[in-house]
Amino acid sequence: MSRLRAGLARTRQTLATHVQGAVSPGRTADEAFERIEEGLIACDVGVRAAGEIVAELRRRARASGVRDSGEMVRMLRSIVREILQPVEGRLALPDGVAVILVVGVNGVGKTTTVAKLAHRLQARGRSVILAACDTFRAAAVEQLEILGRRVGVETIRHRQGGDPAAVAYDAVRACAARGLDTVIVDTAGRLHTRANLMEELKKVRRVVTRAVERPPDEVLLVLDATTGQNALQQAGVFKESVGVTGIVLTKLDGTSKGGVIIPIAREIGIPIKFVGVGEDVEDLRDFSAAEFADALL
Ligand SMILES: Nc1nc2c(ncn2[C@@H]2O[C@H](COP(=O)(O)OP(=O)(O)OP(=O)(O)O)[C@@H](O)[C@H]2O)c(=O)[nH]1
Ligand SMILES: [Mg+2]
Repeated sequence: MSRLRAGLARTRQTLATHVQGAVSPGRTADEAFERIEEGLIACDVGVRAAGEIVAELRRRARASGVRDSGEMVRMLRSIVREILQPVEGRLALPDGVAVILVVGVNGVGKTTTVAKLAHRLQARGRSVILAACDTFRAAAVEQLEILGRRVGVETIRHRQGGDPAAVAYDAVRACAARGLDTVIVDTAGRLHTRANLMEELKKVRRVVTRAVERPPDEVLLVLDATTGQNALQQAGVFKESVGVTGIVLTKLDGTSKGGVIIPIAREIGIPIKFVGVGEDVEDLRDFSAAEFADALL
């Protein structure tokens, strides 16, 4: 909880400067709500969602006669919690061999998330192997291997430029052969074109499906909170092309754009499973709507 609070500090401060003192004797109610709306927009909640949240806040404030900023904050916190609650999600892994595909555009934190996830799942009794399917970017395989070694898991790799789907296949085979139960697949973020990337991911997905005789148990889309509203477009593309079962929102620490989680929750409709609040392996948190709303407001 305190890591989440610390991580969300900048977003919280951005909101707080607008919301605290919004209700004051020198200000009309309209001015107060305007300030709150500006605060929401300043932390990347987006114009539409901010407008709707403030309309709801107005309605509730009028109904119960809110007269101070503290009460306003509590009311806003409830509204945020209610928006986030429906997308609160947990990993759904079967007993036996499970496959988790980690996807997203370049630099969002996929490889780091793979290592954090491996660490976490091992701490919960699963045995993990990694698949280095980013055969595109130079040094991507080594990066994964180093992070994997740090958390004590093996990485299945081919040479750079090899077929990512073949790496995924080998990793699934190696998982079963070594008596392990979880394959986490790291994928590329950049190819020559976005279309190429989507084709490559679809192929990895197909090959995994053939190898375990069902689709990957989880396809986690990593979104970088610092990209703000761009994350929404990325989510649309990946959802359409590769089928996404969960979102990981990274880099919430050090950004004031953490409010982007709200349009992600409202418009994408995919469960948010984890949030990343730092570079350390411990900095991947289960997403909880209540905790998030409390840490934000
Ligand atoms: N502050 C912070 N940094 C993070 C977080 N997650 C990842 N990073 C950093 O973001 C940078 C990129 O992370 P990677 O895991 O390499 O990202 P990627 O998506 O695998 O990148 P490509 O393989 O190039 O597509 C690294 O410096 C990470 O340490 C986070 O939650 N918070
Ligand atoms: Mg990577």
